[in-house]
Amino acid sequence: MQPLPALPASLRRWDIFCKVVDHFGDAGVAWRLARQLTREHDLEVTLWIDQPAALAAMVPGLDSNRTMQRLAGVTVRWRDTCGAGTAPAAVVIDTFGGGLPDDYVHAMAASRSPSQWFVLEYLSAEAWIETAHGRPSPHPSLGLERTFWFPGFTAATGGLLREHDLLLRRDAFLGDADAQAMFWETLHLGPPEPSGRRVSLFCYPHAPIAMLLDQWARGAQRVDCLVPAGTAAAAIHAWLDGARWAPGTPVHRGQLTLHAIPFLTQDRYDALLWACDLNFVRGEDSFVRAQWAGKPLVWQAYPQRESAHEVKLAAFVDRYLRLPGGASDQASYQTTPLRAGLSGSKPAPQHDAPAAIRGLWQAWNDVDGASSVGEAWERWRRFEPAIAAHARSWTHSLIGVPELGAGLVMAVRSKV
Ligand code: TRH
Repeated sequence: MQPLPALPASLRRWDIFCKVVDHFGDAGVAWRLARQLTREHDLEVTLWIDQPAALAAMVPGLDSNRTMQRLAGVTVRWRDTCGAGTAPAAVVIDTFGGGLPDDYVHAMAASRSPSQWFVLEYLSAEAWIETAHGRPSPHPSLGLERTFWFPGFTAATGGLLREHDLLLRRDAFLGDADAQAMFWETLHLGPPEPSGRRVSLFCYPHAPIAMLLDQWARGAQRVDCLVPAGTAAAAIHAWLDGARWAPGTPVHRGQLTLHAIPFLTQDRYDALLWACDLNFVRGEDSFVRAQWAGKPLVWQAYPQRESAHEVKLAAFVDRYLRLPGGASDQASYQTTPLRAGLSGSKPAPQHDAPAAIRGLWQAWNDVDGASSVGEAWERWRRFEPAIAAHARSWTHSLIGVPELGAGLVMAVRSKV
């Protein structure tokens, strides 16, 4: 992708606001966007975040006790220090509707050259976001115009964050046995055995973890499962039943070896996703990064009230499997290669790769009527080669989706 021409100096100062709801994704996405806008579009970005501690493990060198610091070209500041004296930036991004400080909004309203205000929404594969994406919406009382920016998987959405060199770095890593061996060594593992399977596990505590680990332990194939620190700690601890478990001290049960690994920086977590044969991911950002890794994945959606997350799960699985009616954007996908890779042109029978993918994702998300995760795993395993080929094709199909950072820059330019 050709680099975009630089924005005029008057539009180069951007403020990104992040209010951490919980977990890591709000902070993770906001940081990734800030870093990318700085690196690839030569912008002066300040990330105003209320809980910098959420970033600490992901971002090398971040000191969550400092109210202001500069990392990777980004100025990171405590959101609470944004007061009446803060001059609004040319472009303001409110991530996930966390809102802007009142004084800041009033300063925007009083400014002779009002900022461009974007609200970055959560990622969804649902078709309706195509009609909502990019729509202006005036602030109810101040009359300031906000633009709602919906990440998504089609050309009619804000697309996905993807650093310009991400796939090149991934392929270089996957083509370099020494780099992979060194990476595994840092996690106290040797090179993978050809007959084995390496799986990363990043999930919420309510996933059916014990049942999956037991299935792997009694399975036909060796499994090395790598669990980043803090992942479903209580559930894992219960399964360990008192066994000592720490980085470098894995626990062996039958065919399964469970490895404790540190919570990695975002870049090293990418390498884990690239290096593993299968990735269990969750929420939003790890979900996207696992898709860029081009390996099979199992996604646990962030739990929402009234099972709204199940709607998001079904919308993505339909799109991922490209079942008829899964989206209004069929034309924008090369449907033939992917469907042929999974189930050919004949209608999907009940037991084939698409059904195996849907079955394991539904079992992992405890969807009503889903089979047990043990049964679903055994079915998935039988179609693993086709599923792995599809994962690669899916990643390839995503290259045609807008890149989110560049899309924002182009939108800013188009408004002047
Ligand atoms: O941590 P999450 O569950 O965050 C969630 C989701 O973003 C969800 O959409 C949102 O509504 C909720 O927060 C409030 O999952 P997610 O999105 O994958 O974010 C995890 C971040 O942590 C991501 O940026 C990847 C990063 N990460 C590392 O940097 N190193 C690691 O070792 C791991 C496991 C993750």
